[in-house]
Order: sequence, then structure tokens, then C-alpha cells
Amino acid sequence: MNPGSSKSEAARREIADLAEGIREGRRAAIGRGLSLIESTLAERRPQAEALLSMLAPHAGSSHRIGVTGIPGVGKSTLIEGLGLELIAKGHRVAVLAIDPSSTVSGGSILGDKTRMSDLGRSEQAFIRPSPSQGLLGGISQWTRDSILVCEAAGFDRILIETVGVGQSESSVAEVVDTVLLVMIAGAGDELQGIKRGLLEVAHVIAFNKADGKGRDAALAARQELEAVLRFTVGAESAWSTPVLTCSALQRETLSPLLSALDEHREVTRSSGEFAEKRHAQTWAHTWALVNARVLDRVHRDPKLKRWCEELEAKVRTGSITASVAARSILKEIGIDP
Ligand SMILES: Nc1nc2c(ncn2[C@@H]2O[C@H](COP(=O)(O)OP(=O)(O)O)[C@@H](O)[C@H]2O)c(=O)[nH]1
Ligand SMILES: [Mg+2]
Repeated sequence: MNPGSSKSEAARREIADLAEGIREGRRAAIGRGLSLIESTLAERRPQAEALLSMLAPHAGSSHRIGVTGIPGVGKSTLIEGLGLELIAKGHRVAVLAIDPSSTVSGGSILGDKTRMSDLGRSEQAFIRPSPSQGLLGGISQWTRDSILVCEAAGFDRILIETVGVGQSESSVAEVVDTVLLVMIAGAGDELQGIKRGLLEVAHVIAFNKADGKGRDAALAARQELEAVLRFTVGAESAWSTPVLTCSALQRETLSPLLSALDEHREVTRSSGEFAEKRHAQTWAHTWALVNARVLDRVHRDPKLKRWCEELEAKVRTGSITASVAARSILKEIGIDP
């Protein structure tokens, strides 16, 4: 046997062992699997892909829930409360926290970790913050891959915290089944994303901090938003978005919220939207990969790169149009437009 093939056989076995450890729910294996995915080394990506392929047949059965809202509304605190409630009901909970420093500034994952300390201590929970930098495929790839690993490890509820600034909340909608938008009374509609179409991607909305002095304001804000939603949300879904109030600090207020999240899953499963959306997400991702690889190919090839720079100069001066430039590039990579 040649030494190269025995080496690759050993590598294959190592990945297979890792996959088995993950499927058995061993925490060290899950951690190693996630680290492999997070590796910034391009040469480790084939190993990560191999692992994901082995795990894929065992993934898919969780309820994937995105939790979004502006910093400070209580997402992390709420996730801890929801997570503990879910565990009490017999679920296993994985939390993926998208580290704000990897996308935008502000916030601290360290704060989040301490905020989820009770959940973090549970054997039935696994908390993973996104690496703060250097992800090869970007944050949405990380989220997708990590969901797959967690599902294969037997976590049946996956909560994904995103910081509600910029693109992250709409991109989380592309990887989850249910989007929970957390709001607080008096923070201003615009600030919380009403004008940015966030309401359209939310399946459940909760006004948090409905406790103490904040309770009345939260109840009023909820009523107001309910009235607005009646007129703005489209009717093509079997689901209409409920607006609730809760307090992340009062666990008993979280039951209606959990029920609403569950109900969204059940209703969309019955209507077929659930399966259809997952399919659409996967297929959209497939094309995103095609796009990324084509661009990667163009950017890596020095000759093509130079060719593109020349085209760019021509586009800049207006001597050729964008569509002519696009045609030339496609022709150059062998696609005759
Ligand atoms: N009164 C009150 N404070 C809360 C509630 N939820 C979170 N907080 C506090 O709000 C602050 C921000 O919470 P955090 O979970 O970090 O918000 P995130 O930035 O959305 O993740 C912390 O000081 C929490 O203790 C709540 O329901 N009621
Ligand atoms: Mg947080």
C-alpha cells in the first residue's frame, strides 16, 4: 500500500470517529467538530465538509429558532430562560450566539456567557459563540454548519441569538424555521426595525421587560403593535404573527412565548410551509455556494484577475457597459453567455 493512501485512510477514520462521538452527544467531540468547522485553514475545509456529510443524514430534526432584536432588549437573558424551560420539558438545547464583534461593533459575548451561566451549566445545553473573526465562509455558513453538528448531536431545540443591527437579523431568517423578534416598549419603532421590514420576517414578537415599572408600558406597546400588524402583514401564510409580553427574569411568563414558538412550528408543518421553507433555504444556499465558488475561481486565477482589472478600468471610463463586462468575464471562465 502506498503511504499516501494509508495516511488518507487514517484521516478518514479520524473524521468518522469524530462524527460518531458527535452523534453520541459527547461534548468534547461536539466542541472539536465545531472547531474544525471554524478553522480558518483552507486545507482543513475538506475535512470539515467530510464531517458535515457524515452528519447530514442525522440532522434536520430540530426546531431552529432565531432570536433577534436590538442590543439590550434582553435576548441573552431570554434565551437562558427559554432554554431552561425547554430543558425542564425534556428538550436538549443548543445556543448559537452570533458574536457582535464579528459583524458590527458593540456588545460583548463575555457578558452573554455570564448571562447564560445557569443554562451553560446544564448537561442538556450547549452554548457556542461564533468566532470573532476569520471565518472562511462567513457567518451564515458558520450558523448553518453549526446547526447541523448540534442536530446530529441530538439537540432538538436550537436557539440562535443575533444582534439586531444591520444585516444579521435578515440573514438569520435564512437559516431558521421561526424568528422571534424581541422588543422593549419605548425604544422607538424605527430603531427596532419596524421600518426595515423586520416585522415581516418575525413569526413571534415579544415585548420583554414587562415587569415592575415597565409592565404597563409593555402591555400598551403590545396593543399598539398588534393594531399596526393587522394592517401590514401579508396574508399568504397560514400563520399570523402574535405579539406577546414577557419578562426574561420571570420564568412563569415564558410559557405563552414557548407555546407560540411551538405553535408556529406546528401550524407551518401542517400547511407545508415548514418543509417548503427548509427546502428553499437549502436550495438558495446551494446557489450562494455556486456564486461564491465562481467568484473565488475568478479572484484566485491571476490571469483572470488581471483581465477583470482591465475590464474594471473600461467600465470606469464608460467605454464598455456592465453587461458587456459581465459577458466577457463569463466567456473567459468558459460560460458562453
Ligand atoms: N427588568 C428586566 N431586565 C431585563 C429583562 N431581560 C433582560 N434584562 C436586563 O437587560 C440587560 C440586557 O440584557 P441582555 O440579555 O444582555 O440583552 P441582549 O443584548 O438583547 O442580549 C441586562 O442587564 C439584563 O439583566 C427583563 O425581562 N426585565
Ligand atoms: Mg446578548
